[in-house]
Amino acid sequence: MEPRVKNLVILLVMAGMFNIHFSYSQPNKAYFDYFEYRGNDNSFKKKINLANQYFNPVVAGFYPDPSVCRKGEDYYLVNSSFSYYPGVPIWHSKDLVSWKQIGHVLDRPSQLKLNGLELSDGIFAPTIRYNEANNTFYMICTVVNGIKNFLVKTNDLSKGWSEPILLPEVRGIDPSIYFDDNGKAYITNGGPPSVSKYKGYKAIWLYEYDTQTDKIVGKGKRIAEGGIDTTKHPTWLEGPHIYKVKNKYYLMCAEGGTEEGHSEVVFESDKVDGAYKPCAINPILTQRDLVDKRSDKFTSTGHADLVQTPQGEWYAVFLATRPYGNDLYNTGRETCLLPVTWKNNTPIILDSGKAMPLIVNTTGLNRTAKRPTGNFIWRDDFTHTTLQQEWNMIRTPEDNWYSISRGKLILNALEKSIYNKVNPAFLGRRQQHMTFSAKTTFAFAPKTNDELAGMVLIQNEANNIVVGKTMKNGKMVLLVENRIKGINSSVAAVEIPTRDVNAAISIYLEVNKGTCDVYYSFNKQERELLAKQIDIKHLSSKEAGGFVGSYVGVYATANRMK
Ligand code: 6LW
Repeated sequence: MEPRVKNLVILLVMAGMFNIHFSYSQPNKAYFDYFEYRGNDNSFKKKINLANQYFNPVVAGFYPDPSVCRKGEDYYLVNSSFSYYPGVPIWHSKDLVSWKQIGHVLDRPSQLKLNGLELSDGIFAPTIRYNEANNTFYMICTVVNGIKNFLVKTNDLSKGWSEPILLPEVRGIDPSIYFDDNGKAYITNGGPPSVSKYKGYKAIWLYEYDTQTDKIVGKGKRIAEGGIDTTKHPTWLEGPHIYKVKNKYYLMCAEGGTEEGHSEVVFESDKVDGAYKPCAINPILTQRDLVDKRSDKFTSTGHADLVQTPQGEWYAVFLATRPYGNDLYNTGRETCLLPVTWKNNTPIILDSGKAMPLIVNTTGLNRTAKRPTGNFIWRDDFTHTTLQQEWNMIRTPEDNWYSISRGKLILNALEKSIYNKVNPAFLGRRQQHMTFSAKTTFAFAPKTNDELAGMVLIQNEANNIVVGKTMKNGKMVLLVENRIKGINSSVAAVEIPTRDVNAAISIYLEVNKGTCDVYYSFNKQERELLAKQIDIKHLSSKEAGGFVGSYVGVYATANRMK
């Protein structure tokens, strides 16, 4: 045997005999007993009659860019998921109000490559459609800074979806697919304009799509440009969908950008490829020109999709935000629902000047089960062998770094942190309420200042809060570290008494709009305050930028500053 190899063999045998662990081959592990999330928004404390009323949002928290379709009596809804994995949550409902998540469309690493992307890159604006002609569901969307536009399909939702079919001819974002009643299919999306007039000046494109070969046919065509009233320099014409009603084609788009200026507009044409003219009434949904002061305020309404009930009534899903301050919301863009009324051949989602209602009457909808809106408690005691679908990770998993065993979630402390564009050992769920609490109890034995495990509140790589057990100056501590625009600051730290260094440790987060209180307890004793009123406004899109809402979750790292 070569001397170097021989030495290594002797070393390994000795390590086994004396029970020595090599840190590089044996990651330290954190053991979580449970995780509990409690939503507690004041608006959802209002009394409603569940038989004929519902709350908006119908899907609370960061579930933006909703798209909906119907097959028979069943409705399906999808949302954007950016660089969270698995991608594109898919929901089922019988009544358009109560949505139950049935999984994710992109649930295999081969379908969704997100590593190296920013949290607000990745999956933008999916559209879901059911094509009766070939009994197939289609989901079409964009991986921004990844494979760009693509679609996946399935004729059996319980069996999952195909590998991505790439659409390199489709430039831009927000693709949608429309199946005409003559058997033809069309993709429409937001893409480059004919000339670059000003920032946000965009066009809507149309491509014919062959469902036999899964290929684009011929060249794309611009079917709308600028917006409804080009004299007013409209911006960000995007999120298009085509519908056919009474032999007229309707092209419905978002306009004004996804922030407070957001709106939904609609054009009509006798032919699918134009010429499209604005409908009689526009915009068909916006909150941008309302007075600032209104109760249960919704803003940024837009990016809508329409669906017809079996009885022939029309409904719209769309995104909206619920600010707690001046355009501040950590909950991201959420999915709302309103009935559509037709006036002058225009589908109106909300009359001009009306404030978006928190409580809506459901005349015509047959209310069914419970739904994930309002205030609720969500708890995971890790009794399932697989992860519950509310748990997401950041980007595509590269290794097996988590497991569930005997009622514990076990995270391997990886040499990766949430501060980088990697797949760290983080599992989180969406913040669905502006006021909520979350808690967990876990065991972790850090050996270095770099190892840490605990809880995280995160908007993106540069804006987040970590509450974790680690080492500092040779002592074991629980600390709170706030990262604002990429700069860390230490908020609080408490030394863990010697008698409790190996005991279970509990962390409690109490979030109220723009602030967060942190409590802890060692060895399941009384809880104590660690930090009060931490300013968390940097977890709002206005401060952090991007398109995602905040997540709360569990985390372990072997290199917390890497
Ligand atoms: C999406 C665009 C939008 O692609 O935001 O609200 C972008 N509308 O249509 C990201 O969600």
